[in-house]
Amino acid sequence: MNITQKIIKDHLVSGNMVAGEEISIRIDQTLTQDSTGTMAYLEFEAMGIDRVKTKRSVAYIDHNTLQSGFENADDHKYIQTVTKKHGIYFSRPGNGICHQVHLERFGIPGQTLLGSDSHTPTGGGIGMLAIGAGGLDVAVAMGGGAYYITMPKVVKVNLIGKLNKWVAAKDIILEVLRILTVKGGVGKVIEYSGEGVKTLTVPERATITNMGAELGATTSVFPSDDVTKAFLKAQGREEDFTYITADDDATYDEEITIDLSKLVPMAAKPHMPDNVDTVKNIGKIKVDQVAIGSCTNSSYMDMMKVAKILKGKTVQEDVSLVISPGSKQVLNMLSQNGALADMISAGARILESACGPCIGMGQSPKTDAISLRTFNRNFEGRSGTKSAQVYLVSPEVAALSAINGYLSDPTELDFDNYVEMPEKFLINDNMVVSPAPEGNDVEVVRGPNIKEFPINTKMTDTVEGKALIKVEDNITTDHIMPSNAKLLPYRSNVPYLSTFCLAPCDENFSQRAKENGGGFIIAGSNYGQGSSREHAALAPLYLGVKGVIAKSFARIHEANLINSGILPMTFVNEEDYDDIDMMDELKIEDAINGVKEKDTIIVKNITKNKEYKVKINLSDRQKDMMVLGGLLNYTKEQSK
Ligand code: MIC
Ligand code: SF4
Repeated sequence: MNITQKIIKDHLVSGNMVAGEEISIRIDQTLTQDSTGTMAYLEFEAMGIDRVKTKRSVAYIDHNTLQSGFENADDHKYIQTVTKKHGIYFSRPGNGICHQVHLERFGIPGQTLLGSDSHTPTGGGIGMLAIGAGGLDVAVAMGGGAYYITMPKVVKVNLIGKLNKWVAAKDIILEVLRILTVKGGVGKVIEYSGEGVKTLTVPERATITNMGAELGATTSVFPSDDVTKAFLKAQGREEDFTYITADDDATYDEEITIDLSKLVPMAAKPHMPDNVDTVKNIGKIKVDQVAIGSCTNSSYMDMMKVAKILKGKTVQEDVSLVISPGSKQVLNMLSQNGALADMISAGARILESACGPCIGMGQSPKTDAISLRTFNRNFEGRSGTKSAQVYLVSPEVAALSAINGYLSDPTELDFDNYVEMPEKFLINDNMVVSPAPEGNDVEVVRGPNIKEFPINTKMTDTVEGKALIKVEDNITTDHIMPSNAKLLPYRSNVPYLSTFCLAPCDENFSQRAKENGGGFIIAGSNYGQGSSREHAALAPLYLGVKGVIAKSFARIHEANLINSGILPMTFVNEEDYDDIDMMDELKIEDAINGVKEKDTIIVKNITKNKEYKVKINLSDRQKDMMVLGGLLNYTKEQSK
């Protein structure tokens, strides 16, 4: 067996391990962050379960840390109190980015981790099967419920050779993205193997599994080996270690080989993570902003490489350099060994250990800016500036470019980039609050920003409405439910948030949806790629959207639609997409029977007097869920 199959087999609750079939697995650990967490805990509360049933559940505060009003702080207090009551550890604001801290302090090889954030696969860097999901799925897992996925295909990425000086883990994942594209990982787990694996430290592996999210993959995973053991030992957690490797005769569904020694520094050009080219080919473009950090590249090792380049230099006068070390552990170590001083004296603007600019929480660049970021997503407008051109690069490329003022290839540097992994990281978990042993007395504090979330009603026999919008391929959840400094504070206020639903595609969408009493969304392929935010389903639900007809869907968003009782349908004949115009009147007759009994149903276009065959790719469980109006109704019905 390969690693993926081994971990799934150990956790299998139902189904057969045959690629494409629905299986369910037991979840050992969960994580939430604050921008999806408020909703996840409201949903957990709605399930009426007293204590979490997982081995470890942790709530992080890392996204909504720009407190420009009372809203974020209110959400933090709610999460702090609700977690204390129900048995969940609480990582206070300032302790760091969820994925970085979880890797350092909580992740355990061979265990399963479900997180309400799409970059949860970071945990694959220490051999976890770590999957991103919507908040409701995480709430169910906290309550002890199994997590349902399609048994993935497993892609072996065979790493041979060794990276050259100044070529980074980021360049490996950019190469994988170049080969597989942003939809190449859908329905697959990317499993790393081969001699080259041994040459990569855990933080480097975690950079790769983190950004595997951009492939649309279910997750990515590395073996747990001596390198993993050394990392856990340095984190004072040797007892959490076990070896997990693929059997010699393990089989895979696909295989790719990457020769690490042939890689060079690369960048993902605007506005997609798979739009990859070499730094040399792109050329010495002038740079306005450089941002170093995010869950992809904010480890101690990354920061030390950056400090090495910045030491004794000055950030070029036209560049703003911002750095956010990934965790309190990282920041503390940098401050103790002097590396932070090197960054500061070079002119870097040091930000707190949080997501920050990665999700548009501050540091939006100037109009038409060229911004180099060590992050994982460069979708148009995500930085908060629509006209900005964001390039995704390694920390090494970022740091050198900040000094030079133009995109620079660090392989030309005449010193070494080697940074030794510390034998002991600085361990101080004082920013993690333990849950109350008996939660009964804890009062959950709910500020005025926390509004009720929408719950769907049962499906009706005729589902009808207008085609409210028609969008192209690769629409991200950042388009469907934008997130930035102005909107993130309203993650617990779906009515307000919904007024911005799909606004980057069409700012009148929300108004139109309301005026027409809801309807349908028509989309191209890979609809809903990117984040796990279930708000991209809850806001359309609030606006009365009943179904989405697309050429194909991204995994987490499709699951979130189903959980909300919004019917995802795919065109049997993709040309039908061209036939539908906005405001066409669409109708599904005998919908309940169709959804329950059939795999393809008919959507009538009343305006054009045409019919389209659409596929409904639902398991029997999901069909029941759909008819009942979503996962919460289904869970309640099951527990009757
Ligand atoms: C992101 O990187 O897009 C986010 C913000 O972390 C999201 C979660 C969210 O929208 O709150 C994700 O990746 O799931
Ligand atoms: Fe935070 Fe950015 Fe990572 Fe999302 S991708 S968890 S916003 S750092």
